[in-house]
Amino acid sequence: MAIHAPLPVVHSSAHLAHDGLVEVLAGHEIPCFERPERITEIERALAGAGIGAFEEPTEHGADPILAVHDAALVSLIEHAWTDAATAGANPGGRPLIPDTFLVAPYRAGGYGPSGTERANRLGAHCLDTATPIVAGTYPAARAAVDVALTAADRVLSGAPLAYALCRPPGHHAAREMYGGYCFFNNAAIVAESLVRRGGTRVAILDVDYHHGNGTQQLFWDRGDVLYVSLHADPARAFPYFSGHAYERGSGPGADATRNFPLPAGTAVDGYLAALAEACALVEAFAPDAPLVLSLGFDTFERDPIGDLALRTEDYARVATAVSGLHRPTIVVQEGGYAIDAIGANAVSFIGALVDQRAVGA
Ligand code: SP5
Ligand code: ZN
Repeated sequence: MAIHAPLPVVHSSAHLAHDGLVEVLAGHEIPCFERPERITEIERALAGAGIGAFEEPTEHGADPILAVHDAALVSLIEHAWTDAATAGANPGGRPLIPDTFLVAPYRAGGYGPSGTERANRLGAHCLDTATPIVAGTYPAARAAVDVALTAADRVLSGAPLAYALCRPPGHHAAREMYGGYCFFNNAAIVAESLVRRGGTRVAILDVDYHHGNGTQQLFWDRGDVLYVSLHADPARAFPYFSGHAYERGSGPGADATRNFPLPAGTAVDGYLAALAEACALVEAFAPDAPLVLSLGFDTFERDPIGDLALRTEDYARVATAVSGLHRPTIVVQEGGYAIDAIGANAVSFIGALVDQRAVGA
């Protein structure tokens, strides 16, 4: 039996401080679906299965983030909490959720966020009411980026596969917008860093339940980064306003965005059929850099905010299909909210990826 280097699994405890949160959904203030146990459960399950050599991220600084996000967004997320505390804008130290949104029809009047104090400016950059900011949010979001970039470093220095246990997730974050539980777009930051390190054709495959509106927007008019996503049809699912099959990019990016909206109840056979088409597009694009995989487990049959029907054992088949691309792969964790199953789902997926590669457990 060949001896392989173990799978790098990059993780950080910084995410734990992005906690104690509420989201506002359908008029209810409810505990956040996006919580620390998501990652601690994955860590526990991988360790229990003997999968992965866990390592801490290295500090990559703000530059790779600023290569993707507007400085106004980064500084807003960095300073909103302390500004609000200073201004007494969040009595009781409650999580910051905007109350007023600078939606397009408002902005159409020529109005903008400048001059407004930070806590009141959140609504100029925030997508939804489910992405609160607390004291630990910025360090957690920074660490998630470092986790992703460190995994990318491992693959660029020869590992066939690395798993980035990012939290908070990233694919809903756009150049100057956060939301959908996401602050900085970990996968997009990795893709851009691959371009800046010489990649001329970088592919991102997104298998989270939701459309990665942020990733799509960031690379919409670029031909050097392919974005292919499988997700619940936006006609019924968050983020509602993007992810239709007719959205295919523009200008030099024409056809470098491709979307596969899926009906409710899609189970493994339907899922794998769409994935085969998605993988064929990646193949045809002929990437010259590692594949970036945005991995969500909210496609699970019992996910509390999803309605697809993948079972734990199906994730091994999804992973095997991705392995069929025979590409070095940076796996970036996105969503997945069935806490009691997320560990088993990760073991199923990552275990199968490991089995298919020249990489040890
Ligand atoms: C990274 C990621 O997976 N973000 C997802 C953000 C979803 N936000 C909540 C969407 C509203 C869900 N409606 C659920 C109905 C539950 N019965
Ligand atoms: Zn999701």
